[in-house]
Amino acid sequence: MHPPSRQDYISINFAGQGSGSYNNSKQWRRQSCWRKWKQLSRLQRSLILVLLFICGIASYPAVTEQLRGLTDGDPETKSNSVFPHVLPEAVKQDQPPLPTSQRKLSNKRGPPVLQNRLQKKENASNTVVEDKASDSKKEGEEGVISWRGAVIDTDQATESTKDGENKEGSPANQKVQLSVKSVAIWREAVQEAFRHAWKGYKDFAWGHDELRPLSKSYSEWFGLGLTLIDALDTMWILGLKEEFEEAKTWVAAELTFNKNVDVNLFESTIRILGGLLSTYHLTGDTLFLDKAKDIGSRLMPAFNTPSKIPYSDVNIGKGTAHPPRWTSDSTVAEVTSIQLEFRELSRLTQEPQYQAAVAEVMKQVHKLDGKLDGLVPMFINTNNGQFTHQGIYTLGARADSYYEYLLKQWIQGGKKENELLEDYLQAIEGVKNNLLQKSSPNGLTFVGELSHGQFSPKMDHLVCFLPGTLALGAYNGLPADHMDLAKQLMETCYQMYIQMETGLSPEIVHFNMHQGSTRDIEVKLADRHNLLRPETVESLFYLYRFTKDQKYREWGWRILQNFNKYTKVSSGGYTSINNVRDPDYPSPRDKMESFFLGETLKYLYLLFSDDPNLISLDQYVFNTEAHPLPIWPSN
Ligand code: DMJ
Repeated sequence: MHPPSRQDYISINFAGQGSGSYNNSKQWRRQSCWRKWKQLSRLQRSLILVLLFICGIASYPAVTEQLRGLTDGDPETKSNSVFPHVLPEAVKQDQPPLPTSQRKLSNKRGPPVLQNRLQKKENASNTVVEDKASDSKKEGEEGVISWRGAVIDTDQATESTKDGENKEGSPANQKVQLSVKSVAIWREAVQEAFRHAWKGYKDFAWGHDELRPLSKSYSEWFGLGLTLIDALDTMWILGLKEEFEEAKTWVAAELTFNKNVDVNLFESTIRILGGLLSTYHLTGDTLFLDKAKDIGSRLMPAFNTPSKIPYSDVNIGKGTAHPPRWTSDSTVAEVTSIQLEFRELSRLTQEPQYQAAVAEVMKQVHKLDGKLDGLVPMFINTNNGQFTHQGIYTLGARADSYYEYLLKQWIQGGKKENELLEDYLQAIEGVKNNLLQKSSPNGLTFVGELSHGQFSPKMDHLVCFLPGTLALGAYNGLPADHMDLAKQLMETCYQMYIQMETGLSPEIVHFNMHQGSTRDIEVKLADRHNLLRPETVESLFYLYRFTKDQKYREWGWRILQNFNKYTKVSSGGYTSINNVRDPDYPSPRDKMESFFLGETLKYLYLLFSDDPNLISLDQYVFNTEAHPLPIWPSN
């Protein structure tokens, strides 16, 4: 055997070249190998060991994959399981793309933008965006990084990869089964998400309206601790007692409404008054009722208008109110979505003026001309009480919660107020007759808009409250076809998420209706943002409560994972993003809306809860900011 000429090269000499005669016994082979090994230099041995180690690592996933296949038991059960496996092994980076059904893991690390700060990749054109979108479902089906930082395999889900294939009743959906354990983990994931959001708020925005998680600061809207108040009942429902107590201490010591500040009547009613009232009901603590009375009475000047249709803005310190600077109009949804809260305030205080003021608005709107089959325009004038900007009908921004509150007031009051029910039923017929269409090529049912007789296939994410509201109506005895429609729209709202590259819905989508379309959903450049809105998970909660179909939980779980992947900020908090179509750079907006804590996380938790009595829908009705208020006792 010749010594290697240079110590940094590996020289392997084979048997037969050196001393000792060859025989093939095990004993000889062992001795021979050992001799050869001893003859190698230390460097050579180290290099061989490193090589063997690398080979071992590289083959580990394939081996474990095979082992999993061998040990998972019944293949039928295995393919139907939706429990997300936590997979500790490393992910191979350079495999050729597999068919979607075979993909198990993503090699993405998340959240890519918020942690790695990659440079924004400009989309060359809308066409490029659309091309990328065609892979979005596949993207959404890959494993993602969980809230714990583990890779979670989401390929166990029920949805198929083609648009519109995952219809209710499809064999895949019928097979969905979730273990109690997996749903418990999902609930924990929501608690963890809340804690993470709360950490950001506490560290950088305590007592202020909204967290700006990237700049580690805050923004003020009303200067009233909006996020803290909006989140109070969520903490209670999620069982986060410690966090709740520290927030309560702030309410007791710091929250004052005696401030020279303009607030929006609708926003402060649904978030602050609604949040305080529901927290009072859940806790029985009169601190919250006292605060609710204070803000409620300070909002009342808004109703001092010639028409009794309230102004949009109130100065809660001065007791003055006014419309926006540029108009004397108010938004229809705003003046008709404050009723649940003021009615409840009257019931609790035995002071009738609150209920009287909001009932007057409903009475007037009930009688107004300018509706189309029960559909309302978006603006109403505070001087003459008439609709303005007539001829435009939408279930989205500026009209949405009008419809929601027709049904919910009827439920709140014990299903006795027939005018509310009539208006609601007529409006749903109006939706069916004027706004409902199917997309091409896969026939997703959607709610478009009407502008002076012209149909537009545009749908706001806000409209995704509708499946939940329709389901709630059907549960309360309204026509069964409302539930059918709810299920169809629920599917559409989910597709608005899962067809995007980030698995998060844009603010607005447009549906294709012409034959020959290759995809159902288009997104305009200006509409690609996601504000952490709740409407889809809100509806998932209702649909699951009433149908017990586990696929709705599975959908919610995917959405939560995508929020974690693309909107979670490592130092605390979650952020709105500008571009749901660019998973490499979703472009964070640096703002966590209060409704993410008030609504989105609350509905996700309730979706994953197995306790139907945790906010029973026979006892509570949620206001439009997800604050549960009691259904009034019949006496
Ligand atoms: C919330 O403030 C309410 O749900 C409102 O009705 C609509 N907009 C936001 C959430 O998207």
